[in-house]
Amino acid sequence: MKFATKLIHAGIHPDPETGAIMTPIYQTSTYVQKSPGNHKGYEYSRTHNPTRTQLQNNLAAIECGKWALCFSSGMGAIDSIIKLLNPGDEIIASNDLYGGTYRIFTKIFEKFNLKFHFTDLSKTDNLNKLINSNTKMVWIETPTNPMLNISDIEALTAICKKNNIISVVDNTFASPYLQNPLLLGADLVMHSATKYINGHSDVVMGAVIGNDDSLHEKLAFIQNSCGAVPGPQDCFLVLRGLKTLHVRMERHCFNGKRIAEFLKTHPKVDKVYYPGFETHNNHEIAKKQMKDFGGMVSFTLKNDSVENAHRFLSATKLFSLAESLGGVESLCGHPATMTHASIPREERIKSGLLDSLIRLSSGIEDCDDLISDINYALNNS
Ligand code: P1T
Repeated sequence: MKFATKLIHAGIHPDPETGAIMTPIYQTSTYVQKSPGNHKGYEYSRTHNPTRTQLQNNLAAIECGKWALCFSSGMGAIDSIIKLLNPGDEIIASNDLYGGTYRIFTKIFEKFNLKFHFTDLSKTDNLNKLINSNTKMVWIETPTNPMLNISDIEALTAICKKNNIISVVDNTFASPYLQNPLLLGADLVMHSATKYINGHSDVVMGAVIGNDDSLHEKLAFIQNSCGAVPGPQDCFLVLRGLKTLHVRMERHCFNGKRIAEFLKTHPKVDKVYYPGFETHNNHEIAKKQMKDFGGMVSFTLKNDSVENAHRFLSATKLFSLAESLGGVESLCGHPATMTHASIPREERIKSGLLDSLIRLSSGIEDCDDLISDINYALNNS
């Protein structure tokens, strides 16, 4: 099956009772057993739920994996993945990554004696420099949030395999439409399904997809023990959102490209970060591992200050100032004071996340309207 067909059909079957084509919302916490242990595979909804099962089957198919697990948020998924490790283990992670990921690593898991090293994984050699006998996991976010750096998934995961290290790719910014990290050698793919996968800004959810049965068993055990599961109503909404992922992504990519090109020509704009530019550091890798370049664009202002960025963000009318990304409506954000405020200033400056950096999530509106909005806000701030 090709991608567009999988989105609509893979792992999904009409309701056997009624023929309902849409997966029913199994709004139940428990399931009646004929005698203890005599049931149809469902005992309690923390462990399994039929609406969640169909969503997981669909996600596994579109990420080209064997299994998927859905979580109550992207952070819930990250939390469970890190719990695969033991005190004393070390993790090497991208130095430019979602602020919440940095926060859970440094503020929660360092307390449990896990050690995190942050480095620029867009330069593959940096990984070799940090590996030691305690390294048990490599955390690759590509494209990164918010600098849109690109890491070479195939090269990095090959190094992990050689050293018996679990490789994880946070594929939130790309979505399964643009890249499938499992096909490039990753052990686990994670998503904030809150973003492109759901696509309508009405659900918070996470997902992990893989091929390895033993990782599946361990993660399912952690999930059932710790309890970060999504409800059936949210699973239904994500199943519905997924059916249009391919058509949404086409428009996100089209709008993202035109917005990035426009920004490059504006006199108030300093740098534009967009992997589709030939001048982007890892454009060739992006071209090799991604189908297109996505809808996210970041840029800095020539007058680099928080106040200047805030003036722009208050002047847009179509781009709503909000956390999150990947929905049908365009959003703008200020990473330094919003999504990445938990990263110390000296750390974020090192990765180019300046005070005036603005992050745009291009929605699927008409692109001319979006560009007029940005132009107006730049000229009036
Ligand atoms: O918000 P949640 O579903 O828990 O997902 C966390 C997460 C994980 N990974 C990446 C790359 C992310 O971007 C996020 C969430 N990001 C935002 C809320 C944001 O505005 O960037």
